Amino acid sequence: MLACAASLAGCDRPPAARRRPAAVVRPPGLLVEVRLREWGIDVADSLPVGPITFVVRNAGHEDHAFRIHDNGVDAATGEVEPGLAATLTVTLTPGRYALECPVKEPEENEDHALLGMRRPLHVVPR
Ligand SMILES: [Cu+2]
Repeated sequence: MLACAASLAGCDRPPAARRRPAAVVRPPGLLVEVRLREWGIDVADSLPVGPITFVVRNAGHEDHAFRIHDNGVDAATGEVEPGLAATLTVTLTPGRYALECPVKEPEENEDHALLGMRRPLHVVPR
């Protein structure tokens, strides 16, 4: 009887009617901030296994991108303009990955990874 009284407000409507459509779809998994700049990638050195959504912000003055590869994964964002952000969702298993900016500008003799935009990432069991 007490349980019925406590939920009276919702009792007259079917469960589906109580659900509201989500205004924003939250990306799956852990959200991890990544900051791209000249010339580096700022991100955690190690992360737990599972689905991870990298929120990649370009804090630099040139276009950059974010790629994660090795250990059976190869995924990347498109180029991100300065001041903008992109997301990249991957599912990671334990191991060592390489993070880099894949942007190359041969006409300016610039390879962003070689300029410093690369670093390892260790993914560890929870
Ligand atoms: Cu870059």
